[in-house]
Amino acid sequence: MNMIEGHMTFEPSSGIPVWDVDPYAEDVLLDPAAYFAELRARGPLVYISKWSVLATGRYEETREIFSDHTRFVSSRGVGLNDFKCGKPWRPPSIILEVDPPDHTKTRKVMARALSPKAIAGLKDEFRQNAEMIIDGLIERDSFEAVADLAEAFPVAVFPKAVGMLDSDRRKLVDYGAMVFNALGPDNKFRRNAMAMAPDIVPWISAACARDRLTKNGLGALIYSAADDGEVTEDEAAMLVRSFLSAGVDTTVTGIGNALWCLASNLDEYEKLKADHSLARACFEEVLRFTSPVHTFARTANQDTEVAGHFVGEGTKILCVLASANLDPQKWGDPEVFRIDRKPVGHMAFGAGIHGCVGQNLARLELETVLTVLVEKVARVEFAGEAVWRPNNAIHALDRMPLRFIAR
Ligand code: HEM
Ligand code: OVM
Repeated sequence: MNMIEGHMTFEPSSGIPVWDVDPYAEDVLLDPAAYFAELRARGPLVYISKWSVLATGRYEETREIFSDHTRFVSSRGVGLNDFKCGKPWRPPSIILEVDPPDHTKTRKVMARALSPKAIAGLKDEFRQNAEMIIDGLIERDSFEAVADLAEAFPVAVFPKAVGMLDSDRRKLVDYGAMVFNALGPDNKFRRNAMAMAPDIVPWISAACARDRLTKNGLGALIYSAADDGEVTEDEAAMLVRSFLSAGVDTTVTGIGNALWCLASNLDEYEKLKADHSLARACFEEVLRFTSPVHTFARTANQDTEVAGHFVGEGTKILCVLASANLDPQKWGDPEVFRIDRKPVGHMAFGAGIHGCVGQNLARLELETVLTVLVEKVARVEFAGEAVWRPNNAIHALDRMPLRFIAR
């Protein structure tokens, strides 16, 4: 078997177009629209020769692959590297990077901890924090929206919701960047992120222990499943680690991208001001339009076929969620940001059995921020250039100077 970056190399079956693009090149990660459009145009499946993987950028095939966990498994990793061919950088997630039946048990425990009922009690606390942060920003002439709002809000509310006794903003945000960069090849983004591992990984592990959590948070709900014998004590710690892996950078990105969408589309901001009940729909459109997680992969676990093409066992397929969310075959005027579009079926939370188990919490965070924003802020203006931050799996801003003009 030939190896490249921890997975098998293979020749694509005839009929699958070969493309020498690097999806993980800095210019592509910073401004991916042309890559998405060409990926969709070249065909339903494209062979990316640089990394010896297939990629799909069309809605139909992305949904098909995500909806079939039997043919397309997660247990071989949901990034570029096949766990069968190389050692994962950390013990794999026991929810994200497993298949049924293992997945079924852990998913049930996580889904209960993140159920609408479990998170309903967070509403007031989220609102108070959003009001305090946004009030402070209105007082300032301009501010750095990534640090001072997109990061500040989740880092204020999420560790507290989990019940963390030790919270360190920098470590939480940097751990998310590591987890998502780790899904890509051994490029400079992955290496720079991994350089932080010795500082961060032991801190994260320690923060997941039962005695580092309060008795009334989401973390305690996971440990109570251990008390009931549903999972072991070690598994409970791993599931708390999943909260910290998946729950911070994603919502930081969601808030930053939402502010960017609204500052770039002032008519849409006016629509939201006129009807605050559009806050949720607005977030769904932000998700469709900007896809905070741009790519997750699957591995074919058997010889199969996609769109009439042979796909051999062991083939990695990059599922470019962000491209599916912009596919003109699925969406009318996909490049237009419209807060009342209500983009049912978008892929930003995935689909199928691994579909985001934290989506209700994410929606509560974003709904709260967007509602408080339009209650208090008449106008959102750029106060400088917005700059994107390249990451192998996340499409997020690095910095964005903004000005809030009070209502
Ligand atoms: C899974 C995106 C927020 C926890 C996923 C998946 C996506 C996603 C695309 C599917 C992964 C796959 O199929 O391989 C997002 C986005 C978010 C967000 C865009 C915010 C805007 C959150 C939050 C939490 C969370 C706040 C935790 C509180 C998880 C977990 C999984 C997951 C544990 C794995 C579920 C499974 O494998 O069954 N997320 N997520 N996510 N998400 Fe989220
Ligand atoms: C995890 C996890 C879950 C969802 C996303 C994620 C890649 C990690 O369970 O560790 O980021």
